[in-house]
Order: sequence, then C-alpha cells, then structure tokens
Amino acid sequence: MKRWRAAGLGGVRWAGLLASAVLAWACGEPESTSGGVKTATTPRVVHVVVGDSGYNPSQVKVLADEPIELIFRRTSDSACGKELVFPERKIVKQLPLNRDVSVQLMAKAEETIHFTCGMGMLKGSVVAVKALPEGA
Ligand SMILES: [Cu+2]
Repeated sequence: MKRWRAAGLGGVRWAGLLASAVLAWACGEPESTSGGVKTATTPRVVHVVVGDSGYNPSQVKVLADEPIELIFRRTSDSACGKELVFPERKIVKQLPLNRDVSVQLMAKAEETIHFTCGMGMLKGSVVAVKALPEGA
C-alpha cells in the first residue's frame, strides 16, 4: 500500500522523463518489423503472488502486443485479495487460497492495465514498455 503510493506520486516526474526518452528512441526506429522483437505465439508466463502486503510483483512489465499469461496465486488467507478485478478489461476472478488462477491478456502500446482486489485496496498494474529489462 505504502509502496504503491510512493511509486504513484514520485513516479509521475520520472514517467514523464522516461516517456520522452522512449519517444525519442522510438521515433528513430520503426517497431513493426523484426529487429529483436520477440514474436511470441505462446503467452509469456508471469507469476504474481497475492500475499498479506499485496501483489508481488505489483507492477508487471510487458511488451506491447505481447500475449501474457498472468498466474495469480493467493497465499494469504486474509479476506483481501480473494477477488481479482481488472477494471479496464472487465475481468473478475475468484482466487482460491494456494491455487493458480490464470489471466491472459495483451497490452497495447503505452497502455497500463490495472488490477485490484474486490474492494480496490490492493493495487497492481500491467504496463506496456518498449523494451523489457535484462533477464525479464
Ligand atoms: Cu481488498
């Protein structure tokens, strides 16, 4: 919760800087063709643990138009987190304790897809980035 808030406020300025850097980079190179872009046919799997302190990781970085399978696993028996909601995608899932629940989606360029618990207390997001960090 605290981490989320810090990232949200302090992150704005950074996001602006980052966005202009990314734009400058993107303009020099058409992104439609090959050139190191993964052409994934099967979704890349990202595991998200739903624990006492929220989603881990709380931010999932993906490439635009990359099929992603998020596998949520709730490991905390507190009421929070039992329900998983993707408001923009109109997805609602129940998360049974210690069971994998799969959500498949694809982010568009520059898109941020939010996910929350049923009460909107836990927050996470799927963010489309131009390039994934090494080892992701
Ligand atoms: Cu909640």
